[in-house]
Amino acid sequence: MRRSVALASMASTASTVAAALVACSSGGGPDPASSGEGSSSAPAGGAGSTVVVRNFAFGPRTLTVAAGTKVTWRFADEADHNVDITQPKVQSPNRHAGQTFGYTFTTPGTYDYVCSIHQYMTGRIVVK
Ligand SMILES: [Cu+2]
Repeated sequence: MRRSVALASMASTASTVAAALVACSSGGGPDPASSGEGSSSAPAGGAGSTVVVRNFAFGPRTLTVAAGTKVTWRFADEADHNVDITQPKVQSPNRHAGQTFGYTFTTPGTYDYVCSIHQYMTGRIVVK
């Protein structure tokens, strides 16, 4: 009796560890050398100019950048998504995992956008 309980708890611990490892390795993933698109010389703003599209959400939901920054959306979901900016009207093609879309914001303001396929996916770019 006792022994089987111990075995069961060991087994569940092992599977928890395995699940954690899987979750971890599917998380980041190596950057595919950014395929020469943009990111050549990152001016002011630099690091924080990427929005990751994953699990039917934009992250970060609100991104603040300096005027003139190219924002890159990096698609990392199994489903296709896009970026549909309300004003000015800018819509990316539908993108799937591994693809990106870039747009340079030159004028300060607040830019709301959605994924037009899943309109509950909302995001905002604040340009200073
Ligand atoms: Cu979507």
